[in-house]
Amino acid sequence: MTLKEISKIILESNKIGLTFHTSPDGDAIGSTLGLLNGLREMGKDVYVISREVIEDNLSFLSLGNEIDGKTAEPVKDTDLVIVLDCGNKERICADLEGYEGTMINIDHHISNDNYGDYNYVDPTAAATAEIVYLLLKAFNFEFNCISEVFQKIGSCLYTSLITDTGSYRHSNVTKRTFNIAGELIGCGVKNDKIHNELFGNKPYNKVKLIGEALNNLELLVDKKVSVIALSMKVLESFGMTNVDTSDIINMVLNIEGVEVALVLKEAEDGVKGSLRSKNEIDVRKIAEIFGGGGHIKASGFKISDMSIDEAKNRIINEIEKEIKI
Ligand SMILES: [Mn+2]
Repeated sequence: MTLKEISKIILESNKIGLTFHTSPDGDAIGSTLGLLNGLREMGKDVYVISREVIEDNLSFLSLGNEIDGKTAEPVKDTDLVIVLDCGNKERICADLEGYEGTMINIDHHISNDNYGDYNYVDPTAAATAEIVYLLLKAFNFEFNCISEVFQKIGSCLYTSLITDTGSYRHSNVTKRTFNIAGELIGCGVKNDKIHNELFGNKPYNKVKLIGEALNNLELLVDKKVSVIALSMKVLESFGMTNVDTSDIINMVLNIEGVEVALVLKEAEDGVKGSLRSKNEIDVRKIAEIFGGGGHIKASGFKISDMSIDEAKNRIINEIEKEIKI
């Protein structure tokens, strides 16, 4: 499947729903909103399907207000659903059981199941937004001058690049990543403003919660694994039951000698986990054991019907096996 062929299917569709993976991160949201803004500009009837609400630090993006958690399934007459940044069907943040129309899967996870009727999976893309950028180029968005539309779309795509590469620090960054970033800057995208929106707007309670989390930090498996478990009680006491912990996990991955970082959050319906790896250890494999997915160096999962302590023990067990191989 080429992007030209995908662009043709999009053009021929009348009502298009866009969706992404559960617990949508900067790339899921950025690539989706980039495409939403682009297709809207072209006059297409397009909307977002998501059972979850956009995170506060991403809500500055154009049309971010439309990710309000109120449209969990395709609306009537939808003839195309495009799933972005999601490796498998089970992780889609939408209820698609009753949906019978066409599905396109656009992603960069190496483990992608090719669950769509049409699939475009490019594991060399640092972020799904790189693919969306190329797709928009196929629709003749040139990104060659300063314009309001390019700035809107560009800010979404730039946000994806920043969040999926750890601000261009991870090994997934390629020449293409920087070329795209360069073009977007050339269109008037303000990298400093985006950086501040993403990382410089922490609520006071969030910083206090980081203090609490660091207080409870443990080093396990010969001090190679850093672990933080946040109970619902603690999260509630800071008013942060839906907190994004990507900054916390990166902080504790940076400890000398640590190879893997694990953050667990207790929620109403189970335990949410995030994993990060500094070097060789494949944390996607570990997440997959618990029904999750992601990348070699960053993955996530959700376990239901298990206490946070039991979840912690089981996951540590699996990490230990992986480290000892
Ligand atoms: Mn991604």
